Amino acid sequence: MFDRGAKFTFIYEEIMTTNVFTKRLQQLTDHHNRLINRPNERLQPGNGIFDRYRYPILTAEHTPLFWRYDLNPASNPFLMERQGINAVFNPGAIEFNNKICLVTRVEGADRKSFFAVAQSDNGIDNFRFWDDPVEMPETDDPDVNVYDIRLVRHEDGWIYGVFCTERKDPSAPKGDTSSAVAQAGIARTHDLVKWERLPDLVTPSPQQRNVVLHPEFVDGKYAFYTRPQDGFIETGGGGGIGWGMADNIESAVLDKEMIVDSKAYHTIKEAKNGLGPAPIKTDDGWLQLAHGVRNNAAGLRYVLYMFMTDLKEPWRVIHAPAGLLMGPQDEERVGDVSNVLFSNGWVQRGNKVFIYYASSDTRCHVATSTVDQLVDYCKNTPSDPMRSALCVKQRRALIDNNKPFID
Ligand code: M1P
Repeated sequence: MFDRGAKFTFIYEEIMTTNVFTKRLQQLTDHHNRLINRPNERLQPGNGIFDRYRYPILTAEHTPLFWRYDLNPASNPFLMERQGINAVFNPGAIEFNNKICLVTRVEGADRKSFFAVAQSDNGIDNFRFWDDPVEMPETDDPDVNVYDIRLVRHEDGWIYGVFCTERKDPSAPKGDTSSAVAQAGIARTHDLVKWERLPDLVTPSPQQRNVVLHPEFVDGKYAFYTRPQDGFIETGGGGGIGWGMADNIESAVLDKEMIVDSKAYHTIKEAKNGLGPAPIKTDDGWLQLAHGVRNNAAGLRYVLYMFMTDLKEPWRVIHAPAGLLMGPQDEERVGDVSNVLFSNGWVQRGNKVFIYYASSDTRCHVATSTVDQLVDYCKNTPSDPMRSALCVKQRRALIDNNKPFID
């Protein structure tokens, strides 16, 4: 027998569900549009070295709704976020077709990262993701996770992306579901869309992360900044930012690695360090941005620091200002991996420098400076005297020199 009540309930539920879907879609769209159109604000007065900005430039919420939601009301009547995004961080950066393009590390709810391009005209706000994420080709040994790409426009004419490829450690004992091997993946492109994957970099070290291709040939060879480590997290013996050269890029092998900038006791790089983006060339040398890590009761703390290397011998440090350039502040301190600032991208536009950094493995930010300011900072900031007594003498000298100006 026909049940009028059941039919009514069915129709009523269908209308309500359609309403839920339509209403939620409107709310989500409005919220997303407000977020991606929000102007950023430079924070004043800054420290004279760089300026920070009020808002993160990219977060998980900036990713397009159609990457996360099934937008078909028939298959997703509650408009659920079926494939969530957990974080957008550690972007590589490049100027491309007059836009600033960030190749971001997008981490899904499943913890796997992939690369996706977001672009902006001015480099400080209105970043928009391109419709499709990057489909990075694999080698014969599939990557489990890829992240932290460094982009470099090399003088050979290609744009290279050097990134970390992580795989489970094949020698891990049974039951060890954490041990991993990190190596440097290499890919190249002309348009940031179609990538040619090359064999992974071969080095003497069992683990590599934070590998960066130098933009110029050195003695006719491809030159790499590396970060040799014995373990996935622990540096083991030695440690620091390394340097090695390869005869070719199609099967790049570094026979030797030497340490350019070592980790050091009681500094911001006591536990480890790693290079950030490819260096910026200036008349006074190569500007280098890196991260330093130290351990403490709250866990690892990652900060950014700078140094300069010689123009002709990019492996030779010529200026090393003491301590950190930038550490986590306010909201930046908290996230999936708290107390972390990490940078693997910056862009030079004339004299202006856009420093892209991520906080606490969660979101992306920008800071702006100029080549002149960063060179001045590197050349004229005193280096670390390495002992309290000498540090106080260094500060006394500043205070004494300031006396004529303070009365
Ligand atoms: O979690 C902080 C960072 O840890 C690693 O950096 P490093 O190789 O120097 O230890 C990377 O996984 C990086 O992505 C992450 O931001």
